[in-house]
Amino acid sequence: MQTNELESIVDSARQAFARAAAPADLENAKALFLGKSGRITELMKGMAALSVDEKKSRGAAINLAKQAIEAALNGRRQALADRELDAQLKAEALDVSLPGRLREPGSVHPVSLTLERIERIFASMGFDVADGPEIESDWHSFTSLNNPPNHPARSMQDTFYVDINGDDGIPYNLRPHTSPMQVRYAHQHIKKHAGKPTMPEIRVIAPGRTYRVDSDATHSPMFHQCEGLWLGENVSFKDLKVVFTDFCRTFFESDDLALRFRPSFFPFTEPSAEIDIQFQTGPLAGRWLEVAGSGQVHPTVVGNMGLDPERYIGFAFGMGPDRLTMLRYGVNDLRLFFDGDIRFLSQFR
Ligand code: 2U9
Repeated sequence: MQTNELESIVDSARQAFARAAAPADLENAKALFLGKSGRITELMKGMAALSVDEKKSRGAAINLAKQAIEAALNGRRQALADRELDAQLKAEALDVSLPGRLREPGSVHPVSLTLERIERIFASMGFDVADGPEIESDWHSFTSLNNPPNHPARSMQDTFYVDINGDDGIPYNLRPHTSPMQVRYAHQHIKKHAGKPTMPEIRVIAPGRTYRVDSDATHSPMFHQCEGLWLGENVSFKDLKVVFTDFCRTFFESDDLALRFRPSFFPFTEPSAEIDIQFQTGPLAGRWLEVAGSGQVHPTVVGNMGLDPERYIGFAFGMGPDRLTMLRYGVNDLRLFFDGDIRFLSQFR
């Protein structure tokens, strides 16, 4: 057995390891030389027939070759591991010098700011805040409010109907105003105070989303309304004028804001009045701006609420928080509120 054969085995081991592209290939190549039936293992077995002296020198030579092969093997292992680490570092490279991604703080929608403001002002005057379903029966939306059967507000041109019919066969719609919440509130209030010698006054506002078949710069199919109701044994139109004047001056932060109550008609109030406001200063100074409708609750409606119209009297009003928001911030297209454009909405932080 010549030494140069050992050298050629070490060389072919080095080449085989260099060709190994992955750790598994390298282990297969290792087995060819150092495994149970590997070239080096075979040589070791072939020493059995040699003399003691030959075994010594032979064994030393083969051992040197084995160490050279193991060194080449470890070198390749390390090279593959380094290559793997480099690839990983490149793939997962993170440029820590980059600026952080700012998470812009959000902001409350301008109409929500208005609704919160309205609720705060009326709560300071002792009004409760009602809530209720947005899908309403025809009775709650129209009949209970003294709307005659063929009233145009009931038409499909004005009101969204949904194709569910209560078991009473009454059609259902997306509420066109928040009045139904007041009727429901009254029923609950009466039940809650049943049996008391005198029922506490009903003093409530009903803010929320409302729906009408309409869409242009000042009308949106989904818009907001806030109605109010004050019913008791002795609540008069004067009380309405005081409450609503106080509300408007506080809402618009203008103590010299003028109001006027213009005779009008609604099926659910009699007498009825539209309410206009007039700024004394600013870009809108001198113009009368309609902001609400109001009136003394119609006796039929008082009855539909479960109260005796001979005993209970009071007023109601209805206003559009979207419109108040447009006035307060000088916005002239209602649709901007519902387009979801952050550039517009983020101005109201
Ligand atoms: C009950 C009895 C009476 C609520 C009222 C108006 C007048 C009114 C409109 C103004 C702006 C709606 O958003 S708007 O277009 N509303 O003009 N609303 S009186 O009267 C009621 C409500 C509930 C039980």
